[in-house]
Amino acid sequence: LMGENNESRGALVVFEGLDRSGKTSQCGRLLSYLEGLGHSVELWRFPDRTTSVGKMISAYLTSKSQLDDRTIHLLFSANRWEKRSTMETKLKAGTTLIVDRYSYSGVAFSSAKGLDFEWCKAPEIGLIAPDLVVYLDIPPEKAAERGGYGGERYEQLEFQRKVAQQYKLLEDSSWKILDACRPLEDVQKQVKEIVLEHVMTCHKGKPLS
Ligand code: T5A
Ligand code: NA
Repeated sequence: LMGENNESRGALVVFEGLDRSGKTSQCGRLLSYLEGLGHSVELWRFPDRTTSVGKMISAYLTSKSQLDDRTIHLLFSANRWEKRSTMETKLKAGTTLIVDRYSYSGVAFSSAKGLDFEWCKAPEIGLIAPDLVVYLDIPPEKAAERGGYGGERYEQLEFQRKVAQQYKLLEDSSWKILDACRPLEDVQKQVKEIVLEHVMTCHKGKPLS
């Protein structure tokens, strides 16, 4: 896929976890940290609610529209596909991407509704594989206590329990699991260490996959 200049490509670092696990807080802090070290780095998130597909997703999540379970699954996936080429261009140009949710969310949330696991994975095949997935691990009960759920469609304890079970099935060698119940600063310290140790040095010669 890459061919040229693997030496200087950026890393793809994904954050995953239940709603309220602290992904957005940690992504923002990691961005500032890596910028401070002089890295070229951008923060992305999925769903990207700014595109036309993203607007359909947002309407669904806020219950302004109803969609069939498979239809919304494919929209979440399409929302990643519409960003794939830009993502590849950025990574090849040496920019590290910190991404708040990715394919793992797509599969965990849809399969938690009862959709077939393999069916859920299929449309994700061919998206760029992350160099590192930071999974912010928190019991659903604890997550629910944080600032209260905002009322979006999936922010319900019973459903989040199922999502947590599905996430467990998705763990692979790119995952680092962190205890997200610890104070924000402690988690942040661990994130920095993991990213420096496992990503900012080792990914560079590795082709994108
Ligand atoms: N979805 C998403 C799919 O179904 N399929 C897909 O393919 C994708 C991509 C939208 C929903 O869409 C689903 C998953 C979601 O249900 P979203 O817009 O990313 O996803 O919304 P959330 O991820 O739910 O964002 P949240 O804001 O709810 O959670 P975060 O980002 O995990 O948490 P964060 O950092 O905003 O923190 C939440 C609160 O906790 C505090 C923060 O200050 C904040 O108040 N906090 C801590 N408190 C104590 N200790 C800590 N260590 C803390 N860390 C954060
Ligand atoms: Na978030």
